[in-house]
Amino acid sequence: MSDYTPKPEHKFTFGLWTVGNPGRDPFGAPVRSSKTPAELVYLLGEVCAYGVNFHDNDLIPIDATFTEAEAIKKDFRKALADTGLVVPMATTNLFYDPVFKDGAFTSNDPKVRAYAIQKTLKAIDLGVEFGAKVYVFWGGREGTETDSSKKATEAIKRNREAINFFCEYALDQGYDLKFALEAKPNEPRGDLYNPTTGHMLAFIESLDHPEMVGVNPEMAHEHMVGINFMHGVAQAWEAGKLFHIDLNDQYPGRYDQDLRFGSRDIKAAFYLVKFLEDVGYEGSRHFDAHAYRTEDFEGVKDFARGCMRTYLILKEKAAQFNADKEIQALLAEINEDDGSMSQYFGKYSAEKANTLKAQSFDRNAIASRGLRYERLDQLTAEILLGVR
Ligand code: DIG
Ligand code: MN
Ligand code: MN
Repeated sequence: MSDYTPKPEHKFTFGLWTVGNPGRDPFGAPVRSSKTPAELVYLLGEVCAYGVNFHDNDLIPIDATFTEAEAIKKDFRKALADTGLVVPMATTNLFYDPVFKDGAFTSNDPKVRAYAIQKTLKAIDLGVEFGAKVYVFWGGREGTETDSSKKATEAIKRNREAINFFCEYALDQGYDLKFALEAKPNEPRGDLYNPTTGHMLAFIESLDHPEMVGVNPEMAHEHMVGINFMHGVAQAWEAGKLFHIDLNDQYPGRYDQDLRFGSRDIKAAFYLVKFLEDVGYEGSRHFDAHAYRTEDFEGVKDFARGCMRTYLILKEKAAQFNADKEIQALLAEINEDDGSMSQYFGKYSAEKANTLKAQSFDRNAIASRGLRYERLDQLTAEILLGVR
């Protein structure tokens, strides 16, 4: 049995809004009291987290006076110093206040759009003040219930103009900051723009400073629409755009449940952990999730410990998979290559095309080959079930 104690090098982080979630839902009042940002930092220190993230208003209430804000920041800073926790990521709450009821950057009201940019500029300053190096944008209200209300292309342009503005601001301020865009298909709006990580990757290429902008894929958000989360993460990684990641769990096709990591689809969680560890991802493992509404704060600590412990157990299972002789022999067999086709791959040439066109293939013989994936997947399952 290995040691599954979280350590700073694991880079496990939680948002103030995750362990501070009071358990309110659309059908029920809060079940847990609210804790101050400093109290939440001490809680995260107790469960051995590495870092804490925040929306501007998780830390400083939207109507706080300057004096109140300074007092909160002082207590928060002391808690960080006492626990050794860091702040790797910050973001803006552009979804809770009624002013954002029709979106922030994509709102039809220019006053709302201007206020959202102002709020974000100040929130970026706040995040940098506490050392954040990644700034996340989740467009929780950037969407519609009726598409009669705005042109989709206009919404895209407004989003682009806002992100371009923030990139220029960060450059102007000399901030060591990169931006990570977080997709979600719907909720709280009927439909959200840029609904998946794939949409975000395409959007990034249309920006003035695409090199400053990546993605923050969230497991629940991609599972809501029934797509393979690890594939989207792999596409982001391969494009050099995996700047951050939100880990949790989710029943497909349901509202955003933000469940404890690995609590619903352990196989998907395994492949995700295996991917991050195999490629050497060095960013935060951020758990954007919250405890069941049934829990008190002891249960919240169980939730946080469970997220991190499951990650570490699956990290060990991934190493076991990579060291398993039968699995590796199967993979070698599946991927065997006599080199006879190598002449046809890589960059195009007319000679390559002509030679390939003349190449004969015994299609039936090729098709008759069994690929042993059943055995491979059974071995994977047996590692996860702990019998190998
Ligand atoms: C929800 O999945 C969103 C917001 O909580 C926040 O803006 C972002 C940061 O991880 N995730
Ligand atoms: Mn979510
Ligand atoms: Mn998230």
